[in-house]
Amino acid sequence: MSESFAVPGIRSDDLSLPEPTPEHFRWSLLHHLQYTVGKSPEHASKFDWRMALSHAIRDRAVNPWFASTRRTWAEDRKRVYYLSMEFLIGRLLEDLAINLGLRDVVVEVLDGFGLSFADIAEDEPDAALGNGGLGRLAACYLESMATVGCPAYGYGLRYEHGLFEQRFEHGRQIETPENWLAEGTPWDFTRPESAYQVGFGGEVAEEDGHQLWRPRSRVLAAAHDTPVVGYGGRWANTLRLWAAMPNADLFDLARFNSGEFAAASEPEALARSLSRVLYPNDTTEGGKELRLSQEYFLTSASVQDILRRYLAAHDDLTRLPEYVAIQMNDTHPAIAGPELIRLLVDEHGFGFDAAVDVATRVLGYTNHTLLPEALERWTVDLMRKVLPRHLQIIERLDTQFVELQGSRPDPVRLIGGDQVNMGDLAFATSHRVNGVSALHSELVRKDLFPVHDELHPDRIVNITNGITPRRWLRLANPHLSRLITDTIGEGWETDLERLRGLEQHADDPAFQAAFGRTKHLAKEGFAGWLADEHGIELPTNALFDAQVKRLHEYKRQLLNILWTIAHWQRIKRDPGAGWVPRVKIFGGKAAPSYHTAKDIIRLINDVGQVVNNDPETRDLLRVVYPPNYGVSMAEKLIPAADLSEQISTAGMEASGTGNMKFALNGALTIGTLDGANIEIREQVGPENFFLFGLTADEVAARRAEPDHARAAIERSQPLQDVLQAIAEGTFSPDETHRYGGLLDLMWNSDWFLVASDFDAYDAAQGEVERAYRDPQHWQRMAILNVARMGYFSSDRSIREYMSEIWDIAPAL
Ligand code: GL9
Repeated sequence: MSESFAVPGIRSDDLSLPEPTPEHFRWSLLHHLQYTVGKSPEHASKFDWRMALSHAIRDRAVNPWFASTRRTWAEDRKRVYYLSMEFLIGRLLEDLAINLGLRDVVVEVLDGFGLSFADIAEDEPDAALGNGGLGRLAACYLESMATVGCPAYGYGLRYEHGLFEQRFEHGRQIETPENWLAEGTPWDFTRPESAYQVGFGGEVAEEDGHQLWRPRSRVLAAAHDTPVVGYGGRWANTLRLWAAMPNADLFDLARFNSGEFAAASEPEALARSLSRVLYPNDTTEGGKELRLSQEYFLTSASVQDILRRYLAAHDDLTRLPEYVAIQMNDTHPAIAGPELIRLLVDEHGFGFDAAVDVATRVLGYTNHTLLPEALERWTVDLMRKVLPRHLQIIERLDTQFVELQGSRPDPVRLIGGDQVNMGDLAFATSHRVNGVSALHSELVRKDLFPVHDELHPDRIVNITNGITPRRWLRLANPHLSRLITDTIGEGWETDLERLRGLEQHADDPAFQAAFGRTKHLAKEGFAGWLADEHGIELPTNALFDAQVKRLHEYKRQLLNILWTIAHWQRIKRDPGAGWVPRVKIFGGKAAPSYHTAKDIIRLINDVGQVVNNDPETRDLLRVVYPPNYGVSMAEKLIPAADLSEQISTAGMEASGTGNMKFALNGALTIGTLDGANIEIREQVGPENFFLFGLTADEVAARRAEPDHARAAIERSQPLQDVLQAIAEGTFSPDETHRYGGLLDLMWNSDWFLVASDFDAYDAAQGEVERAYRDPQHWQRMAILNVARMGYFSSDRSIREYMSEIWDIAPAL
């Protein structure tokens, strides 16, 4: 902590900015252009204007931010700390402009200069500090916590390189590093005074009966704060991202001066690697030691910061749970339990059991997946090497946990064999464990943690995921937003259940037509972007059928593309049968080492090559796969979609959140009984949802049938024709056997039951065709989807976390 230079006489309230009138905002923008960016209006580039604009908007975030922070201190409120290795926030400029109520003023002022807000906003790189749903959920939750007035900090890592950029070369995915910080970011405030040492390795010594950890090395975690402003600007929280900084003594000046430049800098580079890159794997963890070190780096810096803040106002750490709730976003920060116990025991004189009691009452754990490869396990050897003191603590927790199970013959272990099970550890050190949809939470109870659940029957709760309607409706879909406001008035942005007011207009032909126009405008917007950005022209009268998400076998993009081939073959057999024109839109990245997923990407692109160039079918079927799907592409695409593909093998998608974004924007879902699809279908009504496929129980039974794949293929002539075409090289004429691997999977294993669900999917797609031919019927269903999606606001999810896990009352 640095020496205080506080000046008590001057109050920040006296420095408040004047009303954001166009005149003042114009002045502020030009002021920042000239004095912050250092450019004159005559010479400014788009980048310069974006920076100036961002600063002018950021200025307006500061007062609500200070006011919220001050109130939390003054009222000595409980705070939640959301620990996450991922925050997929995307762009912030328009988001802040909307939440601060500045968007209209900004547009007016820029118009006066002949500048387009949309153009400038497009210049901002996405902060892609996440892989997919888990990271985007964290971003939606931050925004909702600020909107509902939950005092909160998001804690994460300030990766220099976010999720890799994806290109296609001859249809194949190529990854290149992402560089969002290259031009600097206008959003964060650097806090060099909030820095913590994080230790690694070394050994544990015993001194007067106390364990003393002597780390081998230390890396400094430096805080960068971004204000997170809620809708209406009534509350603001902080996203605090840690950057790894080498300690000064790591730089060997003598060696450098003797000419060994690289060697002299190497220890520094190693330290910096802790916040260098986001791991691009959505489930399995790579580069074990670095990954574990990154997780500990985030966790330790955050827990130290949390205790420092608590101790600034309190002295009794036994009362920590009354003032602090720490939420672990998946197992990635699961070392938080042992870390908190370590600090309480080793540095604050707690007994072990008392420390465990406090830690457990503070911590909560959200599970986001049942996939075994995603449940983190670290070898005992690695743990001993990186975190020897934590290993001791985990061993003791393990012993206690085994004792708790009494005489159970085969007790569940936190350390099983030579591995530390982070899921079990997270469970054992949390007072609440939640799944992310009703089905998922049930499976967490039954399949993942049955023994824990028996020991602690109140611990597992469900909190179904949600999405922020500010970004995913108001910002992304201005045309539909305006129609909604014109129809039911304002207020739905923070009370999404009000969308129910649209139900009474679902049969009104005038409203249906207006609703249809908003969809058409969104389609033109997306098509225009696709043409400008990727030179691809789309027929906007076609049904836009979209599947965008990470590439994974369980998400079954393969089922989608196989059906697309079947559809193409059918059109070719009978071109005049009155087919509904369709555009099949794919988007998403594969983990760089996930070869099957990469084969599926290539197949989709190869099918696109053939289908899009077939003069017989061109007007009826297209396949497009714009590269580098991310938050900003989603904002353009989702409002334009008619059909949302949510077709995972039942029991495998924990929740899904894209499914919610599409339905909220009036796309109908074709989907399985999986994750939150089940609850979406319940809410919007089964008659407004295209359901197909095996249930989770049926999936388990089918998998047990020997040769189920072959049997299913043999039952389906359309599927046989599709597989035959692939095998003949129809889509890879220069390399007939390119898809031998995928075909082998289809015939001989098919763990994800693509073949078993193919005919049911085909039938559901037939229903989609029939429904789309009747525009009024379709429009009605789409309107009812929008009207009934209020439940899926992340404000609802956050309020449930506040009451069921965090025990925090809203400040608003
Ligand atoms: C995920 C689940 O797979 C999704 O179904 C769920 O909606 C989100 C948020 O709860 O969490 N779990 C997980 O590991 N990922 C998810 O998307 N993976 C990525 O974020 C890439």
